[in-house]
Amino acid sequence: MTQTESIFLAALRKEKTSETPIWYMRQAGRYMPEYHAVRKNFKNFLDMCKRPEVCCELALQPINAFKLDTAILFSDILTIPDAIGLEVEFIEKQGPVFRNPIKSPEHIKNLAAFNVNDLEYVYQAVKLTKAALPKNTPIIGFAGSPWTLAAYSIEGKSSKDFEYTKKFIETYPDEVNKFLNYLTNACFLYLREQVKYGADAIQIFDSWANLLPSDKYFEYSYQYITKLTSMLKNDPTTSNTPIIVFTRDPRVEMNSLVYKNIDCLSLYTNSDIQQALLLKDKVAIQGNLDPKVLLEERSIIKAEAYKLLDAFKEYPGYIFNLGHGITPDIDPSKVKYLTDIIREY
Ligand code: 1CP
Repeated sequence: MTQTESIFLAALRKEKTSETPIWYMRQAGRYMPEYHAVRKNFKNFLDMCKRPEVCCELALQPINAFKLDTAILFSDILTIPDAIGLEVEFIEKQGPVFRNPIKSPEHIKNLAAFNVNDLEYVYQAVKLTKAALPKNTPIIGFAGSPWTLAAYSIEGKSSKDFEYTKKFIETYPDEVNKFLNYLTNACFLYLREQVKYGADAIQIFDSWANLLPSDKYFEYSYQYITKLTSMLKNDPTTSNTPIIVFTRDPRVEMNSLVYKNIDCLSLYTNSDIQQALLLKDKVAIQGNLDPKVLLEERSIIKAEAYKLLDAFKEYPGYIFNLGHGITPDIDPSKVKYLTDIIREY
């Protein structure tokens, strides 16, 4: 079989597929006992990400467990901030902590040029994973959106409301735009390298889109995702690589999220399905089952999943996925159940 027979890639081309392709955001990770068995050998999560053979093993765990229709590179969106000297560490129960966050406009001015080779460990992980996967199972490469990376880099950690970041962008709009341009260029080079090493599709995670009201969203996030996707579509290495964009809880209408140059929109849990159906033939759709449904009993999981499959029955290019990542409290047997009943549909 060749890669082109992947139903996931066919759906990204907005083709009708014989079966609905399935994968899950955060399909590898803390809900799996196999993951913990590997994770316990590393104190800092990023040290684990810097080991390509370990990333390969982790990316394959959900493929082996559930026979999903695509793998996703095992890594994190915070590799770029780490590579530009912001010194990212993952602290137990706290999440990411930056030792050297962006604290001033001078810091932005003095950033060294992004060196794409500093993230060689990620490209090696793509290469190894791709070689280990079944031939018709593609691999998704990914990056955070420039805005989401900037928010973490300025806040210096995760936060509920990113108040410090919001103040910073009000105080230094020009410098922040400069930083967003810098990150856009870094994301482009980084994603292009992932494609060179075998990534079959790209997903951009705008996980903190919801921090911005609509006017600010267009200025600080949308603008740069659009820039990034046109850079990718205009480069000979990446021009044919499908692009998926995930926007978490957007404050703008779904229609305006159909960024120029994207192939697939990944819907958040609260997205309006009727609006999504209007995007037929414009973009493929991925999502949007609420991961919380996986905490319910099987009859509810089935009813909720089938509601989505019924709605998108005639939609060319529908990919089953969650509206956000699988959380650590989810029982893997429920993930198996969900996958099985989608296949039975
Ligand atoms: O301690 C641990 O074991 C670390 C847990 C973990 C894992 C398994 C983190 C820390 N990252 C990851 C892997 C990861 N992250 C993947 C590959 C796994 C897969 O999808 O199969 C991907 C695609 C990501 C992307 C990512 N990292 C996002 C975007 C997706 C989303 O959920 O919105 C974000 C926001 C991050 C940041 C991040 N990484 C990890 C944590 C704890 C956080 C912070 C989350 C927050 O701000 O609340």
